[in-house]
Amino acid sequence: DPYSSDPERHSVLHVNCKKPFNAEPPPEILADSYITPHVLFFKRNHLPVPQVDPASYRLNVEGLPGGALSLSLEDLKTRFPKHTITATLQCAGNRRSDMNKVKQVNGLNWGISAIGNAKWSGVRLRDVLLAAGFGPEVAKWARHVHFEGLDKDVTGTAYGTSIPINKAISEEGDVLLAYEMNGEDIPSDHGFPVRVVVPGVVGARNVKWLGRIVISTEESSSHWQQHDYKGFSPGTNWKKVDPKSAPAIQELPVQSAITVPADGAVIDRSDETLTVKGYAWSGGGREVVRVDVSLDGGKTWQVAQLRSGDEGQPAEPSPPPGRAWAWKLWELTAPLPPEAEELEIICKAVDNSYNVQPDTVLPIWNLRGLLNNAWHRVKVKVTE
Ligand code: MTE
Ligand code: MO
Repeated sequence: DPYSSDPERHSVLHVNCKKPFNAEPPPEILADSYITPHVLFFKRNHLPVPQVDPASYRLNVEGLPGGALSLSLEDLKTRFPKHTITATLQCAGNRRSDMNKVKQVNGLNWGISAIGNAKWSGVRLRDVLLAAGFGPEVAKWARHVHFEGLDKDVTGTAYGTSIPINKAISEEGDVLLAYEMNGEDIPSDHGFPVRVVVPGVVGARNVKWLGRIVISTEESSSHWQQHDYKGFSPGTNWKKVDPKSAPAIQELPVQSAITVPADGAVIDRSDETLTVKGYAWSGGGREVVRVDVSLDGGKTWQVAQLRSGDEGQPAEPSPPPGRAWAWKLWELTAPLPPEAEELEIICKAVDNSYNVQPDTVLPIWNLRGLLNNAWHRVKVKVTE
Protein backbone atom coordinates (compact mmCIF):
# COMPACT_ATOMS: atom_id res chain seq x y z
CA ASP A 1 0.00 0.00 0.00
CA PRO A 2 1.72 3.21 -1.20
CA TYR A 3 -0.31 5.14 1.41
CA SER A 4 0.92 3.16 4.41
CA SER A 5 3.50 5.81 5.32
CA ASP A 6 1.02 8.72 5.15
CA PRO A 7 1.05 10.83 8.35
CA GLU A 8 -1.53 10.74 11.18
CA ARG A 9 -4.41 13.19 10.83
CA HIS A 10 -6.74 14.92 13.28
CA SER A 11 -9.97 12.97 13.85
CA VAL A 12 -12.17 16.07 13.63
CA LEU A 13 -11.56 16.40 9.86
CA HIS A 14 -14.30 15.44 7.41
CA VAL A 15 -12.64 12.95 5.09
CA ASN A 16 -13.67 13.19 1.42
CA CYS A 17 -11.22 10.52 0.28
CA LYS A 18 -8.83 8.34 2.30
CA LYS A 19 -6.36 7.31 -0.40
CA PRO A 20 -5.17 9.77 -1.55
CA PHE A 21 -6.03 11.69 1.60
CA ASN A 22 -8.43 14.61 1.14
CA ALA A 23 -10.14 16.24 4.11
CA GLU A 24 -11.50 19.52 5.43
CA PRO A 25 -12.33 20.87 8.91
CA PRO A 26 -15.89 21.39 10.17
CA PRO A 27 -16.97 24.92 9.06
CA GLU A 28 -17.87 26.07 12.58
CA ILE A 29 -14.26 25.45 13.69
CA LEU A 30 -12.65 26.87 10.53
CA ALA A 31 -13.49 30.51 11.14
CA ASP A 32 -12.69 30.32 14.86
CA SER A 33 -9.10 31.20 14.06
CA TYR A 34 -7.75 33.81 11.71
CA ILE A 35 -4.61 31.70 11.32
CA THR A 36 -5.71 28.13 10.59
CA PRO A 37 -3.77 25.62 12.75
CA HIS A 38 -2.08 23.10 10.47
CA VAL A 39 -4.00 20.12 11.92
CA LEU A 40 -7.25 21.80 10.82
CA PHE A 41 -5.97 23.09 7.47
CA PHE A 42 -7.65 21.25 4.56
CA LYS A 43 -5.53 18.56 2.95
CA ARG A 44 -5.71 17.98 -0.76
CA ASN A 45 -3.43 15.21 -2.01
CA HIS A 46 -3.55 13.65 -5.46
CA LEU A 47 -1.01 10.97 -4.59
CA PRO A 48 0.68 9.31 -1.59
CA VAL A 49 2.61 11.70 0.68
CA PRO A 50 6.31 11.27 -0.22
CA GLN A 51 8.85 10.67 2.55
CA VAL A 52 11.56 13.27 2.04
CA ASP A 53 14.84 13.15 3.95
CA PRO A 54 15.69 16.79 4.73
CA ALA A 55 19.44 16.02 4.78
CA SER A 56 19.57 14.70 1.22
CA TYR A 57 16.78 16.94 -0.14
CA ARG A 58 17.70 18.92 -3.26
CA LEU A 59 15.73 21.56 -5.12
CA ASN A 60 16.78 21.72 -8.78
CA VAL A 61 16.34 24.91 -10.78
CA GLU A 62 16.57 24.28 -14.52
CA GLY A 63 16.18 25.93 -17.88
CA LEU A 64 18.46 28.92 -17.32
CA PRO A 65 21.60 29.57 -19.40
CA GLY A 66 24.06 29.03 -16.52
CA GLY A 67 23.02 25.37 -16.19
CA ALA A 68 21.07 23.75 -13.38
CA LEU A 69 21.27 25.01 -9.82
CA SER A 70 20.91 22.44 -7.07
CA LEU A 71 20.05 23.73 -3.60
CA SER A 72 19.93 21.86 -0.31
CA LEU A 73 17.48 22.80 2.43
CA GLU A 74 20.43 24.36 4.28
CA ASP A 75 21.31 26.42 1.16
CA LEU A 76 17.76 27.74 0.98
CA LYS A 77 17.76 28.66 4.67
CA THR A 78 21.21 30.29 4.74
CA ARG A 79 21.86 31.77 1.29
CA PHE A 80 18.63 33.74 0.89
CA PRO A 81 16.73 36.19 3.08
CA LYS A 82 13.77 34.77 4.96
CA HIS A 83 10.34 36.25 4.26
CA THR A 84 6.98 35.64 5.90
CA ILE A 85 3.56 36.25 4.38
CA THR A 86 0.07 35.48 5.59
CA ALA A 87 -1.75 33.90 2.69
CA THR A 88 -5.00 32.06 2.12
CA LEU A 89 -4.98 28.89 0.06
CA GLN A 90 -8.18 27.75 -1.60
CA CYS A 91 -8.82 24.66 -3.69
CA ALA A 92 -10.62 25.28 -7.00
CA GLY A 93 -13.08 22.61 -5.84
CA ASN A 94 -14.07 24.44 -2.64
CA ARG A 95 -17.89 24.47 -2.34
CA ARG A 96 -18.25 21.84 -5.08
CA SER A 97 -21.02 20.12 -3.09
CA ASP A 98 -23.34 23.08 -3.74
CA MET A 99 -22.69 22.67 -7.48
CA ASN A 100 -23.51 18.98 -7.15
CA LYS A 101 -26.93 19.85 -5.75
CA VAL A 102 -27.79 21.69 -8.97
CA LYS A 103 -26.50 18.97 -11.30
CA GLN A 104 -23.97 16.16 -10.83
CA VAL A 105 -20.32 17.16 -11.34
CA ASN A 106 -17.10 15.16 -11.30
CA GLY A 107 -14.75 15.46 -8.33
CA LEU A 108 -14.36 15.25 -4.54
CA ASN A 109 -17.47 16.50 -2.79
CA TRP A 110 -15.89 19.46 -0.92
CA GLY A 111 -17.99 21.53 1.46
CA ILE A 112 -17.04 25.13 2.27
CA SER A 113 -13.79 24.39 4.12
CA ALA A 114 -11.33 23.58 1.33
CA ILE A 115 -9.71 26.89 2.26
CA GLY A 116 -7.34 27.97 5.02
CA ASN A 117 -5.13 30.86 6.05
CA ALA A 118 -1.55 30.40 7.27
CA LYS A 119 1.69 32.23 7.92
CA TRP A 120 4.22 30.92 5.42
CA SER A 121 7.96 31.53 5.77
CA GLY A 122 10.70 30.82 3.30
CA VAL A 123 12.66 32.42 0.51
CA ARG A 124 11.38 34.43 -2.40
CA LEU A 125 11.18 32.45 -5.63
CA ARG A 126 12.38 35.66 -7.27
CA ASP A 127 15.62 35.62 -5.24
CA VAL A 128 16.31 31.99 -6.20
CA LEU A 129 15.60 32.65 -9.89
CA LEU A 130 17.95 35.65 -9.88
CA ALA A 131 20.66 33.53 -8.20
CA ALA A 132 20.11 30.86 -10.86
CA GLY A 133 20.86 33.35 -13.63
CA PHE A 134 17.55 35.01 -14.44
CA GLY A 135 18.25 38.39 -16.06
CA PRO A 136 17.15 40.69 -18.90
CA GLU A 137 18.22 38.19 -21.60
CA VAL A 138 16.13 35.42 -20.05
CA ALA A 139 13.22 37.81 -19.56
CA LYS A 140 13.02 38.14 -23.37
CA TRP A 141 11.95 34.52 -23.84
CA ALA A 142 10.87 33.11 -20.47
CA ARG A 143 7.08 32.93 -20.06
CA HIS A 144 6.31 30.27 -17.45
CA VAL A 145 7.77 28.66 -14.35
CA HIS A 146 7.08 24.95 -13.85
CA PHE A 147 6.93 23.32 -10.43
CA GLU A 148 7.29 19.58 -9.93
CA GLY A 149 6.52 17.71 -6.73
CA LEU A 150 8.31 14.66 -5.34
CA ASP A 151 5.00 12.77 -5.15
CA LYS A 152 4.63 10.34 -8.03
CA ASP A 153 1.88 8.13 -9.47
CA VAL A 154 2.39 4.43 -10.32
CA THR A 155 3.86 5.34 -13.72
CA GLY A 156 6.45 7.58 -12.05
CA THR A 157 4.77 10.82 -13.14
CA ALA A 158 5.15 13.60 -10.59
CA TYR A 159 2.47 16.16 -9.66
CA GLY A 160 3.28 19.35 -11.54
CA THR A 161 1.88 22.68 -12.72
CA SER A 162 3.12 26.11 -13.79
CA ILE A 163 2.53 29.82 -13.24
CA PRO A 164 3.23 32.81 -15.51
CA ILE A 165 6.76 34.23 -15.22
CA ASN A 166 5.56 37.72 -14.29
CA LYS A 167 3.93 36.43 -11.10
CA ALA A 168 7.09 34.45 -10.27
CA ILE A 169 9.63 37.23 -10.81
CA SER A 170 7.69 40.30 -9.70
CA GLU A 171 8.74 41.94 -6.44
CA GLU A 172 5.05 42.35 -5.64
CA GLY A 173 4.16 38.74 -6.46
CA ASP A 174 5.38 37.45 -3.08
CA VAL A 175 5.80 33.89 -4.38
CA LEU A 176 7.61 31.92 -1.67
CA LEU A 177 9.50 28.67 -1.53
CA ALA A 178 8.19 28.07 1.96
CA TYR A 179 9.85 25.83 4.55
CA GLU A 180 7.69 26.90 7.49
CA MET A 181 3.94 26.97 8.09
CA ASN A 182 2.73 28.93 11.13
CA GLY A 183 6.28 29.14 12.50
CA GLU A 184 7.08 25.41 12.33
CA ASP A 185 8.61 23.11 9.73
CA ILE A 186 5.98 22.51 7.04
CA PRO A 187 4.04 19.37 8.10
CA SER A 188 4.37 16.41 5.72
CA ASP A 189 0.76 16.71 4.48
CA HIS A 190 1.44 20.30 3.46
CA GLY A 191 4.70 19.75 1.58
CA PHE A 192 7.65 19.02 3.88
CA PRO A 193 10.34 20.20 3.49
CA VAL A 194 9.53 22.86 0.84
CA ARG A 195 6.38 23.95 -0.97
CA VAL A 196 5.61 26.82 -3.30
CA VAL A 197 3.17 29.40 -1.99
CA VAL A 198 1.72 31.40 -4.89
CA PRO A 199 -0.49 33.86 -3.03
CA GLY A 200 -3.72 34.91 -4.72
CA VAL A 201 -3.55 31.90 -7.04
CA VAL A 202 -5.57 28.65 -7.03
CA GLY A 203 -4.39 25.93 -4.60
CA ALA A 204 -3.37 23.60 -7.43
CA ARG A 205 -0.35 25.79 -8.37
CA ASN A 206 0.98 25.77 -4.79
CA VAL A 207 3.08 22.66 -5.36
CA LYS A 208 4.03 20.66 -2.26
CA TRP A 209 7.20 18.56 -1.75
CA LEU A 210 8.82 20.75 -4.40
CA GLY A 211 11.66 18.97 -6.25
CA ARG A 212 12.12 20.84 -9.48
CA ILE A 213 11.63 24.32 -10.93
CA VAL A 214 11.93 24.83 -14.69
CA ILE A 215 11.93 28.13 -16.58
CA SER A 216 10.21 27.68 -19.92
CA THR A 217 8.63 29.28 -22.97
CA GLU A 218 5.58 27.02 -22.47
CA GLU A 219 3.16 26.10 -19.69
CA SER A 220 3.69 22.81 -17.90
CA SER A 221 2.56 19.89 -20.08
CA SER A 222 1.17 18.08 -17.00
CA HIS A 223 -2.35 16.75 -16.76
CA TRP A 224 -3.09 19.24 -13.96
CA GLN A 225 -2.10 22.22 -16.12
CA GLN A 226 -3.49 21.09 -19.47
CA HIS A 227 -6.58 19.02 -18.68
CA ASP A 228 -7.72 19.75 -15.16
CA TYR A 229 -8.28 23.01 -13.22
CA LYS A 230 -9.96 24.84 -16.07
CA GLY A 231 -13.38 26.49 -16.24
CA PHE A 232 -16.12 25.80 -18.80
CA SER A 233 -19.57 27.02 -19.79
CA PRO A 234 -22.60 25.46 -18.05
CA GLY A 235 -23.55 24.04 -21.45
CA THR A 236 -20.28 22.15 -21.91
CA ASN A 237 -20.58 18.41 -21.29
CA TRP A 238 -18.03 15.56 -21.29
CA LYS A 239 -18.69 14.81 -24.99
CA LYS A 240 -18.11 18.40 -26.07
CA VAL A 241 -15.36 19.52 -23.71
CA ASP A 242 -12.09 20.67 -25.29
CA PRO A 243 -9.55 21.42 -22.54
CA LYS A 244 -7.41 23.42 -24.99
CA SER A 245 -10.23 25.94 -25.40
CA ALA A 246 -9.93 27.23 -21.83
CA PRO A 247 -7.01 28.81 -19.96
CA ALA A 248 -5.61 27.20 -16.80
CA ILE A 249 -7.08 28.70 -13.64
CA GLN A 250 -4.60 31.04 -11.91
CA GLU A 251 -6.06 33.94 -9.86
CA LEU A 252 -9.31 33.00 -8.14
CA PRO A 253 -12.56 35.02 -8.06
CA VAL A 254 -14.03 36.72 -4.98
CA GLN A 255 -15.41 34.27 -2.43
CA SER A 256 -17.21 34.16 0.91
CA ALA A 257 -19.13 31.65 3.00
CA ILE A 258 -21.11 31.36 6.22
CA THR A 259 -19.44 29.12 8.80
CA VAL A 260 -21.92 29.81 11.65
CA PRO A 261 -24.79 28.97 11.92
CA ALA A 262 -24.69 25.66 10.12
CA ASP A 263 -27.27 24.81 7.48
CA GLY A 264 -30.27 23.25 9.22
CA ALA A 265 -29.44 24.71 12.64
CA VAL A 266 -32.30 25.41 15.04
CA ILE A 267 -32.39 28.83 16.68
CA ASP A 268 -34.30 29.77 19.81
CA ARG A 269 -36.53 32.84 19.37
CA SER A 270 -35.87 33.89 22.93
CA ASP A 271 -32.24 34.62 21.84
CA GLU A 272 -33.63 37.79 20.18
CA THR A 273 -30.40 38.33 18.24
CA LEU A 274 -28.56 36.15 15.79
CA THR A 275 -24.81 36.09 15.15
CA VAL A 276 -23.64 35.06 11.69
CA LYS A 277 -19.94 34.38 11.01
CA GLY A 278 -17.82 33.48 8.03
CA TYR A 279 -14.80 34.09 5.85
CA ALA A 280 -14.22 36.22 2.73
CA TRP A 281 -11.31 36.32 0.31
CA SER A 282 -10.45 37.28 -3.24
CA GLY A 283 -7.69 36.12 -5.58
CA GLY A 284 -4.93 38.13 -7.26
CA GLY A 285 -4.19 40.18 -4.14
CA ARG A 286 -7.53 41.98 -4.40
CA GLU A 287 -8.73 42.98 -0.96
CA VAL A 288 -12.20 42.18 0.34
CA VAL A 289 -13.72 45.56 1.21
CA ARG A 290 -17.23 44.54 2.25
CA VAL A 291 -19.39 41.57 3.13
CA ASP A 292 -23.19 41.89 2.89
CA VAL A 293 -25.43 39.57 4.88
CA SER A 294 -29.14 38.95 4.41
CA LEU A 295 -31.38 37.18 6.93
CA ASP A 296 -34.41 37.14 4.61
CA GLY A 297 -33.29 35.39 1.45
CA GLY A 298 -31.78 38.49 -0.14
CA LYS A 299 -34.59 41.06 0.31
CA THR A 300 -32.64 43.22 2.77
CA TRP A 301 -28.93 43.40 3.51
CA GLN A 302 -26.68 44.43 6.40
CA VAL A 303 -22.94 45.04 6.35
CA ALA A 304 -20.83 42.63 8.41
CA GLN A 305 -17.79 43.58 10.49
CA LEU A 306 -14.50 42.50 8.95
CA ARG A 307 -11.58 41.20 10.97
CA SER A 308 -7.90 40.57 10.05
CA GLY A 309 -6.69 38.87 13.19
CA ASP A 310 -7.86 36.76 16.06
CA GLU A 311 -10.36 38.14 18.56
CA GLY A 312 -8.63 40.13 21.28
CA GLN A 313 -5.39 40.21 19.25
CA PRO A 314 -4.08 43.19 17.29
CA ALA A 315 -5.21 43.06 13.65
CA GLU A 316 -2.65 42.40 10.93
CA PRO A 317 -1.43 45.62 9.29
CA SER A 318 -3.23 46.58 6.06
CA PRO A 319 -1.52 44.98 3.08
CA PRO A 320 0.05 47.14 0.35
CA PRO A 321 -2.33 47.69 -2.61
CA GLY A 322 -2.68 44.58 -4.76
CA ARG A 323 -1.10 42.33 -2.16
CA ALA A 324 -4.05 41.36 0.04
CA TRP A 325 -3.21 37.66 0.19
CA ALA A 326 -5.05 36.81 3.41
CA TRP A 327 -8.73 36.26 4.03
CA LYS A 328 -10.91 38.33 6.32
CA LEU A 329 -13.18 36.85 8.92
CA TRP A 330 -16.52 38.59 9.30
CA GLU A 331 -19.33 38.69 11.77
CA LEU A 332 -22.80 40.22 12.02
CA THR A 333 -25.05 40.32 15.06
CA ALA A 334 -28.59 41.43 14.27
CA PRO A 335 -32.08 41.22 15.78
CA LEU A 336 -33.94 38.04 14.80
CA PRO A 337 -36.61 38.98 12.24
CA PRO A 338 -39.93 38.81 14.14
CA GLU A 339 -42.32 35.94 13.39
CA ALA A 340 -40.16 34.20 10.78
CA GLU A 341 -40.12 30.43 11.33
CA GLU A 342 -37.38 29.80 8.84
CA LEU A 343 -34.56 32.11 7.76
CA GLU A 344 -32.52 31.96 4.59
CA ILE A 345 -29.20 33.54 5.52
CA ILE A 346 -27.00 34.71 2.65
CA CYS A 347 -23.54 36.26 2.44
CA LYS A 348 -21.72 37.88 -0.47
CA ALA A 349 -18.39 39.66 -0.58
CA VAL A 350 -17.11 42.61 -2.64
CA ASP A 351 -13.41 43.06 -3.45
CA ASN A 352 -11.57 46.31 -4.16
CA SER A 353 -12.11 45.94 -7.91
CA TYR A 354 -15.84 45.84 -7.06
CA ASN A 355 -16.04 42.25 -8.20
CA VAL A 356 -19.10 40.55 -6.74
CA GLN A 357 -20.29 36.97 -6.38
CA PRO A 358 -23.02 35.55 -8.65
CA ASP A 359 -26.33 35.00 -6.84
CA THR A 360 -26.86 31.40 -7.89
CA VAL A 361 -24.87 28.36 -9.01
CA LEU A 362 -26.76 27.72 -12.26
CA PRO A 363 -24.97 30.29 -14.49
CA ILE A 364 -21.50 29.22 -13.25
CA TRP A 365 -22.12 25.46 -13.08
CA ASN A 366 -19.41 23.47 -14.86
CA LEU A 367 -18.80 19.78 -15.37
CA ARG A 368 -15.83 19.65 -13.00
CA GLY A 369 -17.54 21.61 -10.25
CA LEU A 370 -14.75 24.20 -10.02
CA LEU A 371 -14.82 27.89 -9.07
CA ASN A 372 -18.09 27.88 -7.15
CA ASN A 373 -18.37 31.36 -5.68
CA ALA A 374 -22.14 31.78 -5.79
CA TRP A 375 -23.78 33.53 -2.81
CA HIS A 376 -23.56 31.16 0.10
CA ARG A 377 -26.95 30.34 1.62
CA VAL A 378 -27.90 28.50 4.80
CA LYS A 379 -31.39 27.82 6.09
CA VAL A 380 -32.13 27.78 9.82
CA LYS A 381 -35.31 27.11 11.79
CA VAL A 382 -36.54 29.44 14.51
CA THR A 383 -38.44 27.76 17.34
CA GLU A 384 -40.39 29.21 20.25
N1 MTE B 1 1.34 19.55 -4.72
C1 MTE B 1 1.69 18.26 -4.89
N2 MTE B 1 3.00 17.95 -5.02
N3 MTE B 1 0.76 17.27 -4.94
C2 MTE B 1 -0.59 17.56 -4.84
O1 MTE B 1 -1.42 16.64 -4.88
N4 MTE B 1 -2.31 19.33 -4.60
C3 MTE B 1 -2.58 20.72 -4.97
C4 MTE B 1 -1.60 21.67 -4.27
N5 MTE B 1 -0.25 21.20 -4.39
C5 MTE B 1 -0.98 18.92 -4.66
C6 MTE B 1 0.05 19.88 -4.58
C7 MTE B 1 -3.93 21.19 -4.71
S1 MTE B 1 -5.11 20.80 -5.87
C8 MTE B 1 -4.23 22.01 -3.66
S2 MTE B 1 -5.78 22.65 -3.45
C9 MTE B 1 -3.21 22.35 -2.64
O2 MTE B 1 -1.95 21.73 -2.91
C10 MTE B 1 -3.67 21.90 -1.27
O3 MTE B 1 -2.73 22.22 -0.31
P1 MTE B 1 -2.87 21.69 1.17
O4 MTE B 1 -3.02 20.19 1.13
O5 MTE B 1 -1.64 22.15 1.88
O6 MTE B 1 -4.10 22.33 1.76
MO1 MO C 1 -7.07 21.85 -5.33
